[in-house]
Amino acid sequence: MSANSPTVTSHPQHKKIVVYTKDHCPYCVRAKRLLAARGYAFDEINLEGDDAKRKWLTDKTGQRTVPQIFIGELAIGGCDDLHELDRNGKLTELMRGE
Ligand SMILES: N[C@@H](CCC(=O)N[C@@H](CS)C(=O)NCC(=O)O)C(=O)O
Repeated sequence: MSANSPTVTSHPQHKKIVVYTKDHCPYCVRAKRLLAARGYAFDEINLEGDDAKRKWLTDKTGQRTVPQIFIGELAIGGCDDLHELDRNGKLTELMRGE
């Protein structure tokens, strides 16, 4: 992977991150921006127009908003939750599986 690649991750061993999003979602943009700024690679699943998947996500997380972010199997919540974890230092621990 070249140093110029936008997909480069600073944490090759970190847990898999999945961000569920939809179109026109400023909170999704903010969440993805923070992950990228911290060097964490993530998969994005856009739920636009996929009502069945959206219902699955609501049932699984109990949350009706996007983004919803998973670190491994753990649903950590949305954009504000991600920023809070980053602020209090817990994000790094979760990414390492601690
Ligand atoms: N506090 C939430 C706010 C997320 C939020 O309000 N997301 C909007 C889209 S940007 C949303 O899902 N609205 C309900 C909807 O579109 O059905 C977070 O930090 O993730």
